Amino acid sequence: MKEYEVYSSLKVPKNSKIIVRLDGRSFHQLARDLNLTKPYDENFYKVLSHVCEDLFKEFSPIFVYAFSDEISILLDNVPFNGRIEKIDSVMASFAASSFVINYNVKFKKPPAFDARVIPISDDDILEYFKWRQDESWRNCVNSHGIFYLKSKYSNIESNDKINGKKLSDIHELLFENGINLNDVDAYKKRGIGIYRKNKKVVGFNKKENREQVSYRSYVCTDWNLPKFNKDFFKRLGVLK
Ligand SMILES: Nc1nc2c(ncn2[C@@H]2O[C@H](COP(=O)(O)OP(=O)(O)O)[C@@H](O)[C@H]2O)c(=O)[nH]1
Ligand SMILES: [Mg+2]
Repeated sequence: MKEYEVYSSLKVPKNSKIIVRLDGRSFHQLARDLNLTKPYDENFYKVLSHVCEDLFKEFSPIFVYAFSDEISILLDNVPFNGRIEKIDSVMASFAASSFVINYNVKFKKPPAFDARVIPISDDDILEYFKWRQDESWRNCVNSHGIFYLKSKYSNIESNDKINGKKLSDIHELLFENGINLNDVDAYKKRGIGIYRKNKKVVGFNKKENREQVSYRSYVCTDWNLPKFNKDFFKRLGVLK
């Protein structure tokens, strides 16, 4: 019967880094069920960061990037011998379980994530994360915009007003009404990142009777990401 498992041999190309992107299923509804704060729910983001940290501990990626209900995981050491079915199903279910454990509330419906595997060359990694970070910014502008409009107009009118508007117009509309998006928390604009960082440790070498500096790496959850650029990925060791 094994021969019926026709997708089980589908594999990531050898020697390729991959990005696995997870996205919450129907989180629009989940946000309603949990009565999440609009436009941004701090507790939801805390939980999302714990999910990313759990993924980091389990799969040792180079970088995890998240905003809204999506998580991108950049992996050098591809798990499960590169088998796509395994990677997608285990990572998505691991994230959903972590989400439930870390939320610690009663859900109306079991939360789920979908998953996709994206083989990526080193040259395209920066472009990929810039693309997702632009989406985070779009999401920030739009969600603040719709939140503001709904405080003044009906839902239908608000949706009509925001549809087709350029980001810069929404930014301007908010600014004219006392909301300056430049002042909102960095993570709402640029998302959160999890990666290894080096910490300087100063010890004392008794034998040689002198101070000794060494570096130890630790996993950092960055709520204050810069706009992605070459330097950021150089520091991660992804780019030369
Ligand atoms: N209220 C609230 N909702 C959020 C927050 N973060 C994500 N969401 C919801 O999650 C959805 C994610 O978008 P998308 O994946 O396109 O929608 P889905 O198909 O319903 O999962 C958003 O449309 C919001 O409804 C938050 O901080 N606050
Ligand atoms: Mg979703």
